[in-house]
Amino acid sequence: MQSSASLQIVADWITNCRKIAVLTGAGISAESGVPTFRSSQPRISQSDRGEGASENSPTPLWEKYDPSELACAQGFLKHPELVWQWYDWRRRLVEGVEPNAGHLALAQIEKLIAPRPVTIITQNVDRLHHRAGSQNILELHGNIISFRCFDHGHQASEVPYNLLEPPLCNPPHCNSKLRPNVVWFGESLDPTTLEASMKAARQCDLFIVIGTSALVQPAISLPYVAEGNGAKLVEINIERTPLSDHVDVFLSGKSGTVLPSIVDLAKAHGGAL
Ligand code: BJW
Repeated sequence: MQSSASLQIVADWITNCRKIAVLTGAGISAESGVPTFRSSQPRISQSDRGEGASENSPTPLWEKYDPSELACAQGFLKHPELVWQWYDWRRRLVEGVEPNAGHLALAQIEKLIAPRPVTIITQNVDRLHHRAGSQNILELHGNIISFRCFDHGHQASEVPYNLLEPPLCNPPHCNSKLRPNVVWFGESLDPTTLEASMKAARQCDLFIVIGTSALVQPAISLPYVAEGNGAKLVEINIERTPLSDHVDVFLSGKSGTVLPSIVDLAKAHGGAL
């Protein structure tokens, strides 16, 4: 755990900065019960497997795969049923959990420094920042709550749960398979979202990176863009990452503990909450 002096420094930066940008990864949702992307696939409980699962239900096949083999177009084309069932399970999981103290602390920081802006740039697809009340959110990798068709990107609505294979894009559309509205490996990010994220990184004077392994491009270029434009860099993680040697302050610990501590110090410093 880091010293209280480091927490105080970050609280002071938050209180005095002009604009904050925050990059979040799977770690911030871990304390809500959402497995991180690179943690091993969880053994799921019978109740989470959905109606019809019995003691003897087979282990879902996707549990045996490396997630990076499933989170790509090649994986979907090769195993559409498997990939669909993986995302169906994850959609049900994220809709059944709540934002944790880390998500809520970020929403509080936004209120604390208003009208100065806080931009949350998230790699997460779970919508927990929205549900925590943050207002200015950029979803770099999309979300798993909505769907589009694989061939033409037609948006779909009201996709049922517990389907064993991807439904088809409704007529009068194209009849191709639906897929989640996420960005898979090898796919381009939405250019508008990426440009808005770059702009937030260029313009902020404090950039906070939370709960990401700092491996995936282009997301992890953002703190370097911010640093190049003079921003201070802070990282919060339970372990060091390839970014850690570049940041001004590394705060070791769970985001659900570290962020509320920072908010408490910033409030004591005279914030508006
Ligand atoms: C806690 C905690 C707690 C735990 N508190 N902390 C340049 C060089 C090399 C490769 C590339 C490159 N440019 C592009 C690429 C290819 C690729 C890439 O980056 N590959 C690398 C892995 C090598 N990038 C892409 O393909 C991107 N597209 C692109 O660049 O298009 C242009 C292009 C195409 C082709 C060629 C070249 C250019 C797209 C990337 C899309 C990523 N999509 C995914 C899946 C989304 C859907 C889904 O969820 O299923 O996004 S992959 C996955 O990784 C997911 C995540 O958002 C993302 C990042 O993961 P994250 O958040 O870091 O999670 P973890 O699990 O890795 O880490 C958790 C962290 O939390 C750990 O550090 C823990 O310690 C910590 N933690 N509990 C605080 N309580």
